Amino acid sequence: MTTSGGLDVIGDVHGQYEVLVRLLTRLGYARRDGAWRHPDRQAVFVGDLIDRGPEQVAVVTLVREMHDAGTALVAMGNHEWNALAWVTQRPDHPGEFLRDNNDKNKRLQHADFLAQVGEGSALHHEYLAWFKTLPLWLDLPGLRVVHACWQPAQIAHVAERTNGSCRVTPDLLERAHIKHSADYRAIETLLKGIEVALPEPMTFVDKSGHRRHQARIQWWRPAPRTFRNSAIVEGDDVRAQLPDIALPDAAVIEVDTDPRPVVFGHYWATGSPTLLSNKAVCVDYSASMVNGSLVAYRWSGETELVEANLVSVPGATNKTA
Ligand SMILES: [Mn+2]
Repeated sequence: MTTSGGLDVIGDVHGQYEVLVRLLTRLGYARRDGAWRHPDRQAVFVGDLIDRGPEQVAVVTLVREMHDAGTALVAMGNHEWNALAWVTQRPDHPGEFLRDNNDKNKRLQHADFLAQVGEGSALHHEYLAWFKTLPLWLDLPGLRVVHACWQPAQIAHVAERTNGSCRVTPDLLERAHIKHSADYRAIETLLKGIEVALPEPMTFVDKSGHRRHQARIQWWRPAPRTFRNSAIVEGDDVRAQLPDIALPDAAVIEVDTDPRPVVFGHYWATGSPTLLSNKAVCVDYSASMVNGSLVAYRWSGETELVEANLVSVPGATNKTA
């Protein structure tokens, strides 16, 4: 196959098989010879194939077929990472798991996956084995792809920790669950983004009414960054609660001098798909939420992103969030 036509970077699918098929069809892909493919383009998935949606097995099957046929690249999302941590016992507390198997984590995130795949089944183990092979980012000629956040120093750290494989190892999985370790910070950054604690005693109340002591940060936004101008929050009333003071030194975000654009998912964006800048775009538009959509950025080698290259199909509008 050839990929001379470019790459179609697809956002978080979260088990929405029908929505994914609609997007692939819209992009000109068709299933032939055992996998969805395009005559001269390749798909790239930003991760979070699983959790939440109704057809997670069908989604993983489709994406694995593309991966194995060479018609798609796949990066790891925090939900695939969490699926691995869910089944991995803590060395210091055998019988407990790296990701706490508590009711909240299960009910709110992972229960549907476990039910659909069959917890402990051969298929479950097969999926886990495949998730372990997914790169934690994609460093491509002309384009960068990561699930949540590209920070060169954190990427260099994980590259070194994995001997350049850029894939999870048992040691990295274990140590990334030791709070505030270097491995923890690196994996949190790449797969979940950057969160910064507000100076005490400041807090804010988010759109859902939860009082927050830390804010997620728009790492792609150029300096100067304050809590107010760079927090990822919904609604001007929420933003107004945040102090308009510079982020603390410890939270300084790396200056991005890489000329390549960066595409990522993870942030549950809503509304019409839009670029964040001419170098950054988030393609997660909440495919599993009412009024969400599944979005792709069609990249054909450009060094500056173009808004017209965003393609979207409606998400699961007839399903509950
Ligand atoms: Mn995510």
